[in-house]
Parts: sequence; C-alpha cells; structure tokens
Amino acid sequence: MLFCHFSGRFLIKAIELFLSLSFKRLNMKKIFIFIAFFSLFVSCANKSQQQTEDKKPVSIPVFNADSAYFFVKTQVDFDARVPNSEAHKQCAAYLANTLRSFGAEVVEQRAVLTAFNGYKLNAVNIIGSYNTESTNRVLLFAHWDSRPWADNDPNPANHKTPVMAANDGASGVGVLLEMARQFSLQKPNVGVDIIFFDAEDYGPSQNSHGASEDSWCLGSQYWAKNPHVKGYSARYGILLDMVGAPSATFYKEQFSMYYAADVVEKVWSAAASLGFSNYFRNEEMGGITDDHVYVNKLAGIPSIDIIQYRNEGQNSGFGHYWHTVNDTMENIDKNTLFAVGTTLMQVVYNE
Ligand code: AHN
Ligand code: ZN
Repeated sequence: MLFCHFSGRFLIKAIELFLSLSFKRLNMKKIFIFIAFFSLFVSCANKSQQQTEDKKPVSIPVFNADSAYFFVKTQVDFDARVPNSEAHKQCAAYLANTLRSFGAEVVEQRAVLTAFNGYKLNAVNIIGSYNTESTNRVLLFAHWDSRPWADNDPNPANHKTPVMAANDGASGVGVLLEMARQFSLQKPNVGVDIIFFDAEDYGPSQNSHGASEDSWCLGSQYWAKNPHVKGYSARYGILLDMVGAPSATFYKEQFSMYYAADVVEKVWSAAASLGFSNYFRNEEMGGITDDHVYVNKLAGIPSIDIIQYRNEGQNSGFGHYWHTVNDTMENIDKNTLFAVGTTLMQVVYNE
C-alpha cells in the first residue's frame, strides 16, 4: 500500500514531466516511461479497491437486551427446570419450539443419564442449527437445567429447594435465543450451532464423598461422545455460563486459555473494541469444570467459557446468590446481557 501511495505521487510527477517535455522533444523512451508508470498506477488502484471490498464492514444487527431478558424470564416462569420435573419438560418444548420459530433446524437429543446419586435423568440436549450446508461452523452453548438443590444457601432449610437458575442457566440460554432471533432476521455468513445442554448442574454437594468432577456436565459429556451429527466439527465453541448478573466480570479462564487461547483473544478483543472491558477483564483466572471442558476434551472442539467470577474470599466467586434460592430475576441485569450478546454478535457476524 505504501508503494502504491508513492507510485500515485510519482505518476503525477511523471505526467507533469511528460507534459512539459512532450511538446518539446517527444521520443519513444519518454512514452515508454509514461506507459510504465500509468500501468503501475492502474494496477495499484485496482488492488486497493479490491482490498477495500474484502474489508467491507459487515452490518451487524443490534442485539436486543429487552428481548434477551424476556427469554430469561420466560424460562424462570416455568419454575425450576430440574430434570424429570414438569417444568423441565415444558421448558424443553418451549426452547425447541422457539429455536424452530427462529428458523433453526432443531434436534432434541434425548438420553437417560445416570446421576452421581444413581438417579436416572430424562435429559434432553436441544440443538438449533443455521446454514447446515456450511462446513465453516461456530458452536455456541449454555446449560438450560436448574440445580435441584440450593445447597449454597445461607439458610440450611433451603438446601433441598431447587434453584430458580435465572443466572445459573437461563441467562446464557436467553442471550443465545436472542441471537437465534437475530439469525432469523439476518443470516450470518458462517454456519452456527446453538446447543442448550441439559444436566450440567446435577453435581454432588461439596460435602459428599467419592463423587468425581465428571458428575457435573452430564448433558455435554453425552453430546461430546454422541454428537447430533456424525463426525460433527466446528472451528471453535463458546460457552455462556452466568452472564446476566449486574456488573458481572469475566476473566480469561484457565482451560479456555489452554485449549483455545486464540478464541479467548478474539472474544476479549471484540469486547474491548465495543467498550466492554469493564465486563471482559484482561486478566487470567483458574480453571473451572464446566461444559466447555468436555467439548474440548471429548469432542476436540477448541472452546472457551465466558463465566462470571469475582474473588469474594470465602464465597464461590459466582455471586452471593449462586446455588441459593435467590438466583432469581432480581439478579439479572439487561446491561450485562447486552454486553455479552453484542460481543458475540460482533464475533459471529465477522466470521
Ligand atoms: C462447579 O462448581 C463444579 N462448576 C462450576 C460450573 C457451574 C456450576 N456452572 C454452573 N453451575
Ligand atoms: Zn450451577
């Protein structure tokens, strides 16, 4: 480009020279020099026009946080979505129908999964796909189930009460449903699969013995071993977990950095370019066992976790309402949904 810039100026000089001399002593050599400069200029001009066409800014639809908030609330209004409950069944139908209404090809992947306590869970992973013919795909996911026990509640009397899971579950799904709505209005260039994983939060309480890390994330483990499409692959995956709290902070999580540092970079720099660095902090944190671990390890898709975290000393770091009866709509903030949704729209529509 620098060369082209200079060649433009050279061309003007050359024309001046040519004109000043042409009427005096026009010879073949001068004509040849002029033609050489002229063709160089034309080729550079073409090239720079092509470059502007390649970099043509894509129009990115505006993420609607009111709509995302509504999708979060609708899930919570079913009651806690604990596997095998009536609310779980009804919410599954709502999620699949809503994705369908937004033009996705939908697969409801059903499985009976065995929980750490031996319970058989009638689980369903809900998958909505766009541009299914494309081999250039991006995977977006969140868990949609509610934890059956508010075992982090300060009041032990609530430890057997199910969690409403407004933030811990519904928030990520709400953001992705709004994205699906946007996909129905303007198709992205890339293929997109949205997966709502079931049975993420059926893990054991802290004091239970002998339970392994793999007691969590049962839906994603099942899908990663049995993808809905044979030989499924995507360039990368992004997990949204607890993305609705007021003033949430997201750090570069360790497993995400290990498996997909470039994806972390892509998302964090998109957020920064949009002015969301107060949410997406430019700092690393420890590893969190979440659905992305299995998508990385078992499905081999480089995936990251956008998960709210704050160093709170004694507390979990996931907010004072995490796994309590207070994980309700009062702790959902449209500004956070907007920051996360807008960032992901930027990422997907730029692919
Ligand atoms: C555990 O605390 C085992 N995993 C964090 C991920 C999580 C829990 N996401 C939602 N609930
Ligand atoms: Zn949870």
